[in-house]
Amino acid sequence: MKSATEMISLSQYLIEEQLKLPYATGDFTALMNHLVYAAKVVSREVRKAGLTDTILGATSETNVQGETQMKLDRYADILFTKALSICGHVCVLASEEQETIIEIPSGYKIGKYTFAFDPLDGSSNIDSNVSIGTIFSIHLRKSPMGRMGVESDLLQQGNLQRCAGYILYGSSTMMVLSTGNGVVGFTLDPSCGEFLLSHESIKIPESGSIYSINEGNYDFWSDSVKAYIRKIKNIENNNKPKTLRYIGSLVADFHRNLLKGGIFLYPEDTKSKIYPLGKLRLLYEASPMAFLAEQAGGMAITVDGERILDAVPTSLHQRTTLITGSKKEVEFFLDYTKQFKK
Ligand code: P6P
Repeated sequence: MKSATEMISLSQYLIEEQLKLPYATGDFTALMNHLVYAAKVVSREVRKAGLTDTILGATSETNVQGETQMKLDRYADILFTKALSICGHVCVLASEEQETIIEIPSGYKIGKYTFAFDPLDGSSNIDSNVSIGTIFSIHLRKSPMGRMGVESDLLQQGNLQRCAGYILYGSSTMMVLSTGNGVVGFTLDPSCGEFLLSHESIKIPESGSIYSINEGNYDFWSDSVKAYIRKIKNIENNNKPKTLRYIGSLVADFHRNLLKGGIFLYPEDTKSKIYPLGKLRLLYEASPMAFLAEQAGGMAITVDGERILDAVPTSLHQRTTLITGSKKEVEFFLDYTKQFKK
């Protein structure tokens, strides 16, 4: 592990990456510096959440998903929305917490990127001090420059993302991102307020013993998912039994499996009809995570085997199933479940 003096900061990293691209204008670097600022402020508030009653607990409001808005949810949403909408390099935003697109306030420059985000994913865990995260996805606009961005600028396939990443507010605050050339991780050093390059090239192990799924939903799963879970748990025909690790916070579950290997599954709910298409949102949860998974050498598909990054979004908050993780684990899921599909 390098010492803090040897690690480069995220800001330095972005400038060095920009200098490698002759056509780079610096717009992306400037956008990312606004994102980094918001991440540091949200990290500070998350870290002290238990100490001030102003930031913990639920508001009286529910978000577009019908979920109770936590105070920290709302705070993070306001902060990321403000930082990215006034940076001058974004034309339109979408937030998990807001029903419609977020336009750039009048008087501010309208840029060439779109920004979709989940400001504080896993927020139901906030009050129990469990790791939570921010997930973001950046595309180039499709509509002409010089005017406000529109919803169709956001509804683009995941394989067109210019950048995807997350901020994990865990035992330390990390930013993990990819611009299409592998996955890098930065750890916030609170003593100097900088994200320092701590993971130069993250590669997910080809296979892994961890599986992550909410076993409480067993009765809601399809026969093929039930059969797969029984298979990987069946000690008789498994020389390497799996280990269940599930936090219920996508960023935390995904990050652990990214580093250690394994598979994360959120299949559809075939019985209660609460999540008939799966629970996770395509635009700002599954798609950015899928981009990272593939950039790290892993896979990300729907329960039917469709590549997440090929999905063409039709609405801002549409949901999807998500099976993602080590290549060999996802391939085995695909092969094994085929026989049970009608
Ligand atoms: P369940 C958090 O609410 C979230 O959107 C993801 O972070 C997480 O993976 C999932 O829902 C957990 O859902 O139904 O297992 O509580």
